[in-house]
Amino acid sequence: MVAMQITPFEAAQLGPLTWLKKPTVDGPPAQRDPKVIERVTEMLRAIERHGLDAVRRYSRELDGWTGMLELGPQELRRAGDALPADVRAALELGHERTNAFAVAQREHLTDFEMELAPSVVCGQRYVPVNRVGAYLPAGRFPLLASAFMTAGVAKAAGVPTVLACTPPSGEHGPHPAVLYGAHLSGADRVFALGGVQALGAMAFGLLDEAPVDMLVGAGNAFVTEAKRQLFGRVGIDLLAGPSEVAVIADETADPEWVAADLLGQAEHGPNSPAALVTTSETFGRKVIEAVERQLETLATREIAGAAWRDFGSVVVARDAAQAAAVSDVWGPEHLEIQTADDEYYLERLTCYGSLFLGRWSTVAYSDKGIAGTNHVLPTGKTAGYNAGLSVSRFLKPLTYQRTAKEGTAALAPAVERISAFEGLAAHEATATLRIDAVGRHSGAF
Ligand code: HSO
Ligand code: ZN
Repeated sequence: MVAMQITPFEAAQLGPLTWLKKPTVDGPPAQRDPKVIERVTEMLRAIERHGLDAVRRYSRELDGWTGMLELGPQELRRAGDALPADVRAALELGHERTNAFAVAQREHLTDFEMELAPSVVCGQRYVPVNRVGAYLPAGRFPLLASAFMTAGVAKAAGVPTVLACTPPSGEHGPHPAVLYGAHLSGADRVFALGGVQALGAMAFGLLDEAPVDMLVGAGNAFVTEAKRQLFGRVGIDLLAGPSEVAVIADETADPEWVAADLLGQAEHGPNSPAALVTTSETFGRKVIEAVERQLETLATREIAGAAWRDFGSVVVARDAAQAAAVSDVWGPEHLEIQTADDEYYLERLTCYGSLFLGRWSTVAYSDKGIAGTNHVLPTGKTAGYNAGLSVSRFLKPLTYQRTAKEGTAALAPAVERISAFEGLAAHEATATLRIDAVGRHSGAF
């Protein structure tokens, strides 16, 4: 894993940069661990062959859970009752905002029809996938908004059946706040099931009447590998890596705030990259000092400090154009802009997971669902081809065409010619049949 993942070729194109802090860990992107690959393959094979017996066995061995696999609506509601009232209210607000944004995204995807040639109509309609499986992680820290971002957005897209799985923690079962989040999200069925066994059970159709069409949601290395191995058989959202943040800031920003926002994602894990790209060397030095000072008293300093030491970068760009170019070659998962001209970056940048414009926007607002945008975002330099999760990922733009007899002239002769040229006689015949039915010498052609 390279912190900012800039290849030598890209560095040469960017031109000279001044690095005030370089990551200590450098080199090619981390390889997938062969032991993880092998274990996941073996587990998925056992689950496919032995069904729920294998699922239950793994759940007992790995999570210490022997209770019921499915949680009923009453248990989900009770999980909510066990939460402090203010946490509950905050979760409800997160669901409300995430849902409002997803519903608006759905409304902005419009079906259409057009008459491409006389009596030849082509159309497109967005149709939701039928069945989605959402994985709600509960690792080092339970991320309470995950259910809104995955199961909730699938429901906003109109997915008829959404299953949610979240790992039990020993005999206590799943985290009550995660369960309440699942309940709020509108998931149709919720299961106390984690890891590879959860993904395998959903993909092989062991938890409901049929396999899911798509698996979404982040998890640990085993979960990510299981999604990778199941991809093709089912669709997936993306393969999540360590959480990332970059800030583009100039001397108009507050170094203390920028430092806090960098640490705000660095605490996710010891390999979470955090980078400042600045047009001011003095500002860059102030941020480094502020990060070090803030780390001294931060409760999560062990993790955030390791992440900053190994994967933290501060780079000085010669101007705004170079700063934007540096950021774009990486395409960070979260990108904050705190400059004199934030809109410049909005127009210019093409690669990032989610953008936070202005010093009053910060990543955690979105992370918790309170800002409404999705927090399932591309990492590891995949923003070049991928965007974060949204309703559109659950909707298939299905096309159709409707042709009247009068449309034959606009279609059939060209198809007849191309098919004959290709040597595909049966294709040719489908066009010929229709030309002859209209009358080849009718004057229509
Ligand atoms: N930053 C994480 C999501 C999250 N963080 C939720 C805290 N809560 C990945 O985007
Ligand atoms: Zn976060």
